Amino acid sequence: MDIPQERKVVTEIPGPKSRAWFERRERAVPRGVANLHPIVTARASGAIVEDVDGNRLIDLATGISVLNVGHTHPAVVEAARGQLERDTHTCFHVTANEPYIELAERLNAITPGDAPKKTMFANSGAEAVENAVKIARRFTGRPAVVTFDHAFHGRTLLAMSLTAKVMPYKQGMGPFAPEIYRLPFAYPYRWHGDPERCAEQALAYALDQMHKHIGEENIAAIIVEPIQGEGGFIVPAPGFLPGLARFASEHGIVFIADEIQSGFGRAGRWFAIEEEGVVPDLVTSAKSLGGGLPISAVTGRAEIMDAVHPGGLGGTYGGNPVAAAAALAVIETIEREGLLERARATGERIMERFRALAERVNQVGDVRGRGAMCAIELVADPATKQPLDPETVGAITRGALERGVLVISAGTYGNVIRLLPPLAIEPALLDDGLDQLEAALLEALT
Ligand code: PLZ
Repeated sequence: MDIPQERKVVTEIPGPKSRAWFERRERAVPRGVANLHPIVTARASGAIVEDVDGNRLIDLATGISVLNVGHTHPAVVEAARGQLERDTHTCFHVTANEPYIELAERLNAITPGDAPKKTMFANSGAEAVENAVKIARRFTGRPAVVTFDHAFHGRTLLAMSLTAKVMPYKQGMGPFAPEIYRLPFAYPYRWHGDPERCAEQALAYALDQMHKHIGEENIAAIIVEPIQGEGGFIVPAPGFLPGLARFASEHGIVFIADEIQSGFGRAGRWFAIEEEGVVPDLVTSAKSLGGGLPISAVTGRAEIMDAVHPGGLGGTYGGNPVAAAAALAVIETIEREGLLERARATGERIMERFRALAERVNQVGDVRGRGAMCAIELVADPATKQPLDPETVGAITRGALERGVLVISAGTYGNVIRLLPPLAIEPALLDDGLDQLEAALLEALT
């Protein structure tokens, strides 16, 4: 699909066709399945989403970081189409398929660490998280799982239980899975102690809690997002993750890096955790792995992955050959187009603009990110850091949408604007998108 890479607003947004579809949607689809924007997509290509009214929107959200290589990338479409015509499904448990095995080999090679590794596939991020915990429990024979404040790991029972935020993710949906323990995350902007010593203090507290309240020998896994996504693009204070990983390795605890949002080039490396030189025991991938097709993975040290007996892992669709073929094309595209470097360049352009904005607008309390995973945290007043109210944040994302730009918020307090553009978005298109976002922000705040 080839759509001109330009913003084009031809109706008010949402336009009449999107509005008509949304009337049907209200009747046919439950409200629990929320929509961030009242827009219906007709087609998409590169960094542009075209809606059913013919508006061309600059996509700075990429379906929550699923289109790191851009929408309908020709290499991904061709790989999926070729596989679609050859074989769509036999179930890996019945007869294996080539893309599954080849993709496992590729993931074993690109994930951090040189030890022998193995990979299994599932369909969604939540399922990858569930499997990682199952594997860690079987390997260690221990029950407890440590998770963090502001964490998001999915919506299935175990993944939801690991997720931090009650509303909207957990409200009224308990009882939750047992043996889950939550600790503070090294969140520099909102650290209650000495901000200069955030990593050190958060780590000391975490290790003490694990020792006193859980007991090291009861902990199967520590699961952590190397850069928290839904929680607000929180980059942990440097040193926190290496300290946790060291503690895990000293006590036979499986260290799981949930790279579902931060991985696959988003943060300027294959996996965000590489930045701190940490080699996790298990890594979960999803989202941009499939370049738009649903597939997720757990990759990890072979002896841990092989701890589960035959038949203990899997599922009907896991590693579907069409999605696996698309994922192989995603990996080749990231390599061929040098997208890790492009992500860094894209991110620098965004951060420069965000920093300039923070100079001018005092409600921009924090500017943070890495690679093309960038955000601003908005506050009512920088002195108190009281989060900006969600209505005003909504007015900003809505204002951007009305100007033809797709932007989404994040954060425990809903006060973070996050950008997740295609890694190689054209600089002029990105600048146009940032101009519109800035105009919407200034309008909503004044
Ligand atoms: N782990 C780190 O970011 C999904 C959720 C959107 P699934 N994030 C987007 C929503 O409102 O549900 C995510 C993540 C991290 C796990 C998941 C879960 O991935 O593919 O949505 O199950």
